[in-house]
Amino acid sequence: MKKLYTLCLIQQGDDILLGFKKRGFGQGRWNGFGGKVEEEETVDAAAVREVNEEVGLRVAKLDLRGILAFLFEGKKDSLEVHIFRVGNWNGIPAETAEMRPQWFATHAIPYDRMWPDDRHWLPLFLAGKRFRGTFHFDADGNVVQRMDLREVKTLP
Ligand code: 6OG
Repeated sequence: MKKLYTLCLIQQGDDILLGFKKRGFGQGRWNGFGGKVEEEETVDAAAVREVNEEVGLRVAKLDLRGILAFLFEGKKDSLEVHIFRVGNWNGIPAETAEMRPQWFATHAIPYDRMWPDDRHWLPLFLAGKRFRGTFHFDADGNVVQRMDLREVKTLP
């Protein structure tokens, strides 16, 4: 079964806001903000809700920049993650039970402490591109075994 997720990257000038995941899936890694799309919720509404829950910001505008599928060796469930750029928001980033936020300069993104797919697609994101792709991980999600990533002009 395919589960829908959101992932928002908050960008201000040359800086990007990441959160250190303190618990749950992806614990111990830096990532954008997001989570599972609930039943009868739109993807956009889920993206806005998750940013508010995880870092206390109110998103003013979403720009869909990528759709990625993640598969794990030996697991039936896959994730489809919709990746958004957030350039307009209100509030001040706040630490929550789930995330410790920190601004990173584009040249100092901590790829070694992020999901291993990020080093492939985040440069496209930072270059203003849109993309689609599929990543096949080992069972633990530590190694990308196969991937297919391509730039696209439009996303649904
Ligand atoms: P919660 O557990 O917080 O949702 N996510 C991934 N992000 C990256 N960069 N790579 C992956 O490779 C990911 N798998 C999941 C989607 C989990 C959050 O983590 C993202 C959600 O934003 C496997 O509800």
